[in-house]
Amino acid sequence: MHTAFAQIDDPLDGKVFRIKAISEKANGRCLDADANTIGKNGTKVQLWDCHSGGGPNQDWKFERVGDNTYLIKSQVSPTKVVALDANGPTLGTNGTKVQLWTTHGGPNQQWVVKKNSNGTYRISNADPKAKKMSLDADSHDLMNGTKIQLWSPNGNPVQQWALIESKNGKPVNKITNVSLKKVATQSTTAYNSPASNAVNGNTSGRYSHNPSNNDITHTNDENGSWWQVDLGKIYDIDKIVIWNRTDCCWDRLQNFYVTSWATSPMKGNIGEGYGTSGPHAFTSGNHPSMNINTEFVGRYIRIWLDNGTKPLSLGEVQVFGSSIEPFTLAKQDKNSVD
Ligand SMILES: [Ca+2]
Repeated sequence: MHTAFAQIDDPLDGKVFRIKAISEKANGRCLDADANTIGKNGTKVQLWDCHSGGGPNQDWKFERVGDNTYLIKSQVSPTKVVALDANGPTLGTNGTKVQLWTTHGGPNQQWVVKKNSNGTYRISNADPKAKKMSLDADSHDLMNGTKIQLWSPNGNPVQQWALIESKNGKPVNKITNVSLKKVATQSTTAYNSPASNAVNGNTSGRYSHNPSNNDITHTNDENGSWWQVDLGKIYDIDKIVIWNRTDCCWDRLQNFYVTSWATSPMKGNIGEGYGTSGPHAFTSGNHPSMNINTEFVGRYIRIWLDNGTKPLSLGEVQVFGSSIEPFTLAKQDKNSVD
């Protein structure tokens, strides 16, 4: 008798990913091949706002060449196969340029990809001359155009990357409401209207003195009131749907921001959050909900109000996202053959 085992699928091999930054200032930005120089060896690789709906200069195909080791091929050119490449002459030096180059498969185009405990990955150059330096976004900037380089591994968020397996710019993983029943907090709580009322699964925007009929959150009248949910782990966030209060006061929800942090709970003052879009505003009481599309990769979602001393009230906050750990290892085939 012998027992047959199916080969365990490599979780990355042959798949196309968007590679998203998780550092706060870079949230919503992707590893991007500079469209201005595409087609030339030495094309700059940078951070840029993740394209809504994807795009080949932000799509990267991983091809296994060894244990945890891959070529990372840009999908930018159908005629010329180009790969993520560490500049050979400066290997081993912090700040070594990472670029696109015609694929030759040499060690400076091989990347060791290892998972971090938070579901992100560290990507290091496999060339022995590179001294295990990591793919790193230059932390002096982190805006559009930030250069990607090699740097000594230091565990900094600028060296952590979320790999979002994608087809046509959409995550392969299922998108669900990932805020439901998660832990919510707010700057202050007034009128028996706790933060948890915005993640209880009920989108009603009605206030009631009776707590069991009260469907909204409510802070004190204060500057910079905020509400926050901890999703429990990092997700790729596709869309946030905000449900307003409806029994009165819809116009308090003006000039508000939605921010997302991946690495630590937000603290501090209004305006400190990154990954910000907005400001947003409800323009009528006739539309109780608003959709906000995002490219965030985040664990903590905060809504903060910059509207004088108005209190913040929310009926519900639905965060539609997908896991950043899409890789289902094939189960060992236990069928034995006699
Ligand atoms: Ca609710």
